Amino acid sequence: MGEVVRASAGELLTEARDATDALLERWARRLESSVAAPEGAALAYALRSPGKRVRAALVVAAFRSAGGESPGIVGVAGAVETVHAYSLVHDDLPCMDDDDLRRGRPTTHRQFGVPAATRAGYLLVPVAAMVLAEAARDLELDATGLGNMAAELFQAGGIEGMVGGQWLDLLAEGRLLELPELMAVHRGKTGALIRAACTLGGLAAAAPPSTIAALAGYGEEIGLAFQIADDVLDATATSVQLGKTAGRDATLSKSTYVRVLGIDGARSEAAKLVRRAVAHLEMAGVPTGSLAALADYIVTRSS
Ligand code: GRG
Repeated sequence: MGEVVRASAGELLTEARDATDALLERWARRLESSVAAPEGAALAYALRSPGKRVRAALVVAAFRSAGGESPGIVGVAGAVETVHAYSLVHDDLPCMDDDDLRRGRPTTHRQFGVPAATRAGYLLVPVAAMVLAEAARDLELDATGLGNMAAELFQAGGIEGMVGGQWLDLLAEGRLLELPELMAVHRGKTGALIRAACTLGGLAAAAPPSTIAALAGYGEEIGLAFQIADDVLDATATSVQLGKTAGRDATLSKSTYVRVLGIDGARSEAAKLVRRAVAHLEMAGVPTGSLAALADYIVTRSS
């Protein structure tokens, strides 16, 4: 049974990754030819970077669970992955996590230099807005529909979400956080965009508020579970497996779930969050199939 669940998550991830990669490749070509080097090349490099596309798969799964059927949903997935791509470019900069390896390749600033990578990161934010606007047209959403999706995505990407969480994380380096503060960092830094991936799927399907609320609840729990699994992998996997430098949290003296709860404690906390995530969907009568499979994948993945 477990294998069947993982196989269907694998199929969904492959489908979402292939469609999202194709869409981002079109944007990479467009930007490469319209933005001068080195920024244009750095933008294309960041968009072509081979991610797992978990957030894209969550957008697609949430859309379908909410009754959506159009292939236009890939544009919404692409917009979320573009915000994620920007965050990775900036996260790797010397003024943040200062890393050389991302997705098995040199980080954007290692390839193009810090000024070009910094500017390319900023430029990806309006690119995400354009990708989202095109998706709304493909999905035949009206201005309110686009506005709701944009508010959700950019609120999650801003000071109340990803930027705010990263900020807290940077301020906390070298200090051991208690669990509530650590949860606030994780929920912002990683959880907010994952939650938005889920709610955007529902908004794109013009789902009723009860479904959007259930998807938000599910996304909140798996967003935290995702970062806990990331903490465990950072402590247990190799750089080759991860495509990024393993053991970085310990090097930077970061507070992590592993540091606070140990590896087994962190794993069982993540499993608890997955059960709570699926319960949000069940209580609202939202089909759980692929979203439950993705939640399971998020805490059992090996990279
Ligand atoms: C100005 C303070 C300030 C912040 C700017 C840089 C930034 C915004 C935010 C960083 C957010 C960040 C990088 C969070 C980590 C999220 C995370 C766990 C990434 C790894 O996700 P995966 O495993 O990676 O899905 P792939 O490569 O598969 O996409």
